[in-house]
Amino acid sequence: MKPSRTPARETIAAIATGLGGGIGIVRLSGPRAEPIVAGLVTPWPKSRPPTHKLHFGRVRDPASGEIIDEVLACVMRAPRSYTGEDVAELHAHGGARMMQRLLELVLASGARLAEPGEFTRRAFEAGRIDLTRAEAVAELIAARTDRALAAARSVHSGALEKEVRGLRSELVRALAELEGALDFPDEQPDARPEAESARAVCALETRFLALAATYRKFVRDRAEVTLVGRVNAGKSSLFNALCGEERALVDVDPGTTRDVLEAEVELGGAWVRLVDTAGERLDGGGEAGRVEERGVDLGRRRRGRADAVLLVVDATIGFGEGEQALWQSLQGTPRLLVWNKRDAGGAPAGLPEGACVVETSALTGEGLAELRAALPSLLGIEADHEGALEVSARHREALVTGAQALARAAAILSAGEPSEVAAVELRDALHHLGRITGETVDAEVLDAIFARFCLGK
Ligand SMILES: Nc1nc2c(ncn2[C@@H]2O[C@H](COP(=O)(O)OP(=O)(O)O)[C@@H](O)[C@H]2O)c(=O)[nH]1
Ligand SMILES: [Mg+2]
Repeated sequence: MKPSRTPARETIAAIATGLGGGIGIVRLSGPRAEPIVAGLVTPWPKSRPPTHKLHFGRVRDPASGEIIDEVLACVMRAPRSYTGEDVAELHAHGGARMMQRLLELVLASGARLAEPGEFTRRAFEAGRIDLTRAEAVAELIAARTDRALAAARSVHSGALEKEVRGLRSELVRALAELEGALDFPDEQPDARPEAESARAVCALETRFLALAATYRKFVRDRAEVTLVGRVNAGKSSLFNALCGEERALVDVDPGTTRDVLEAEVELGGAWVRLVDTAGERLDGGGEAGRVEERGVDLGRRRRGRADAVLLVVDATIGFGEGEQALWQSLQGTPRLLVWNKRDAGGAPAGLPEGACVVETSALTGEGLAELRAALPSLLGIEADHEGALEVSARHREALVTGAQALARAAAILSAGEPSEVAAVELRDALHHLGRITGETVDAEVLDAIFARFCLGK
């Protein structure tokens, strides 16, 4: 039988590197990748150049004859390439205009501009990598902390794919046993009785849920952490200390901060948007003016959307009724007490039961390391998880939905109901595993996943 012909694929191209670096790369993938580069780079070897080797030459605009740059060109022939297709690269001087000129030449020679993530999508569609590893490519690039890198690396290495394939093969075995019992009810002396099948399915459900439970939102996502407290407690001073630069105005005058200030920083391995707000005039803190009132209002609204809150207490004043009310109002949000001005005030006292407190001095820097270190556990990403497999929100959703199907299957089997019905549920669970690795994923979901990639990857 003749193999069916697939239509020739377009050759895609994009700038693969961030703009403005010393060296920039224009990457091409597809059947015309090599001929396009051969037509632009001079001299080009008469015989086919070896694959995966750099070749020095100059890029000339075929229309004008103008030399654009000296480059190192490279061809990586299929199937030993990132996409599984012929890939070619031009390594040139990385200036923004230079890269644009090279890309324009490549496009004028017959390539099409790649969509975000299209190289990786082709690698996935060629079966070179599964969907978990394709997604991890974007996460390796997006990672802002070592913690996020470690999580991305572990998925990128195939650890999640392996885990899911393991679950899949056990599920297939359970299904085969059920269906074997269906097809040959009398000829299956060694088929498991239903109660035992139910136990096996329950065990699988537990494993689905255990894997789902490795999800930690703030390993991948930025957390918004807001400083609140009475005026003059030292919020802006702490904000500056944690940012490592003087961003907020600090003054003995109460009510200095009015606008909401933000800074993106790494704190204890968590990627945080730190927010400084206007302080509250708690019990006897004096009158706030009109503009300050508006600042306080703004701060309160901002507090409402915080992922975690640091309530800063002035150690020279202590934890009063005002702080108590503020602390109460924050119930339900991860919260931490920061006992500031420890250099000038006493030890923590009168705190609500069970409240976590860190003693600091924004003035001397005392306690700041402890404050940073307290962030991961406040955000639910304790550091001891590092390097372990951690699933994403998408994976978790698929695992939890799959586990629900398994729970229904187990209930059906234990109730002695027809095993055909249980088999339908097991197939449903299989489908959800396939959504993780990409065998049974909707096209729109794939579009959404790859749209999050940057251009050129
Ligand atoms: N002794 C001492 N003074 C501090 C400390 N933190 C802030 N201050 C002072 O307290 C005043 C108010 O600080 P600020 O950061 O503006 O407080 P905010 O109103 O909460 O933002 C300023 O005079 C700061 O220098 C601290 O840890 N120790
Ligand atoms: Mg302030």
